[in-house]
Amino acid sequence: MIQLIENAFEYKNRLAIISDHNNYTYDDLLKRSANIAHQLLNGKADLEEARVAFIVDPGFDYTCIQWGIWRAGGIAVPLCVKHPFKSIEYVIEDTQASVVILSTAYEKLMAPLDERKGIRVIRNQEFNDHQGELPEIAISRRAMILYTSGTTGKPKGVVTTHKNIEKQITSLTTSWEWHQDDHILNVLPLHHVHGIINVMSCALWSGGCCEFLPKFDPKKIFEIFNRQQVNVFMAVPTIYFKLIAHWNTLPETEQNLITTSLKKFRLMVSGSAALPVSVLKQWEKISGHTLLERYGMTEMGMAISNSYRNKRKPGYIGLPLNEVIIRIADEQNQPLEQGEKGEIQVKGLNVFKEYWGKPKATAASFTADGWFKTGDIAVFENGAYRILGRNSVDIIKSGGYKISALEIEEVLRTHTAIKECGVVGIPDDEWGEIIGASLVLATAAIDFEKLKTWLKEQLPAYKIPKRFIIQEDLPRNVMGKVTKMDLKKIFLTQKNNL
Ligand code: MCA
Ligand code: AMP
Repeated sequence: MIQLIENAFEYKNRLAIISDHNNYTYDDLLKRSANIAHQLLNGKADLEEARVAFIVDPGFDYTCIQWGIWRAGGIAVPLCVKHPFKSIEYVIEDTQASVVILSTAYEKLMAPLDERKGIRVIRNQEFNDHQGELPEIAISRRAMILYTSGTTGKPKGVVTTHKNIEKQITSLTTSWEWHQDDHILNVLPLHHVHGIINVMSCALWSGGCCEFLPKFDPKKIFEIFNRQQVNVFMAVPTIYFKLIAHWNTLPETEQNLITTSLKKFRLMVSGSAALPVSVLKQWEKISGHTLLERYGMTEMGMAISNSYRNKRKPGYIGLPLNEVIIRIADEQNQPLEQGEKGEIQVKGLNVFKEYWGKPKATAASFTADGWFKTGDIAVFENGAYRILGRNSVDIIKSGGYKISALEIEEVLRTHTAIKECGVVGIPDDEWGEIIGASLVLATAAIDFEKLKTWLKEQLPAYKIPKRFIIQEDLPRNVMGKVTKMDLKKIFLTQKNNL
């Protein structure tokens, strides 16, 4: 039994979703998702974990499709609406999706799919009234695959079961005291845990309202806040940075109006990347709220959080959430004492089942005794955990997105003008990190505008390097291995990056 959907039967006529200036109740959600489920089943009794990929903007239709897939017994594979076809094709092929659902806005992008054999393409507007039985879904079954970057080339599909998702939701609804009068604004993309679980699913689990703004826009966000209906907000540090920057450009009367509205909020959360204390302090001045910083990962939902009721510690991520077990371990996976620096390792029903189709990668991400190895380095001190960084220089966090330097290098190396390259994250106040690429050319020169246009077809915009340098060779150690830390330093000292 999928509890998230069972709960909705209790909430009936309550307001569930606001999107595109329309209001939708829980009954609307249940009715449309049942129609979608029946049409997906197409006469079968159960989709039996068939992968159903979908590309639809955040909003009522997105939620109905996700619920429809679950109610039919399928695995939901949300696609990123900003990705180029190449990245989308990778996900469809990797999951061996047998059905792809798309909305009108993505017809052109997805046109090449119509020629593929074995994939049923359904337009969102084709769903209509269907009646009948729906299968009983055991919560041990696979529910969702989300793609995340790691230290090995291409992104991996993280598989979560209904049970995992339920645990990820309830640890937050209890800790952060969600209730049915809550109204959250979602401005996050819906192919990642932050938007899907923390925002949308927690609101709907609790009988609250989730309002969608599909495109990030500071002006529109403040306009919505000023209606004084939204009382919960969650975002990545870059979004708070951008909201602060916009607020600073406004006349005092408008600033005061926004501040009055923000002070009435119940909860404001930051996560997905380290929250700079400077951003926390500025937001505190504007809103009267000390942002609640928490720590999570696609593979486990949220694991560590500052307190909802008690004092929040700037620069710290807090304490383990309910039923999440945490330890700090050394490189041999031996637990360390308080105050010692090591890797965060996690156990709990919130932790994912597997990387899709990658048993070796799955096994490598757990210790022999079942601890999930996050790759994040932290210390427990002054009664809370503090993140110190990652154990791999090849993982970049930019705008809240996790990016693999190796994936970008692999793409750059396929360009005819590039002989060798090294990609690193460069610290940046707004984005957390921005991507820098050092190129060793195979030709006398390179046209950067053409290179960027070419890259746009290969990679999502947020994975395209923002800084380039050209070098004779990459910095190497005595063994001839490229040293990324030296490369980072070069980017920081070289003022005339392209
Ligand atoms: C976009 N731009 C960038 C980047 N992204 N520049 C530098 N670094 C970047 N990462 C530039 C574009 O090239 C463009 O420049 C301009 O910004 C506007 O691009 P656009 O795509 O429209 O950006 P945006 O809409 O303003 O996006 C910023 C954003 C977005 C809203 C912060 O990045 C975002 O939604 N981030 C959240 C990601 C997220 O949900 N992560 C959670 C995953 P030009 O104008 O010159 O062309 S982590 C997770 O789920 C775990 C479990 C967790 O802990 O939460
Ligand atoms: P993702 O794979 O996209 O789910 O990103 C998860 C990663 O985001 C974690 O492994 C951390 O490196 C990072 N992260 C999430 N929350 C925080 C936080 N509050 N502070 C620092 N890093 C964070």
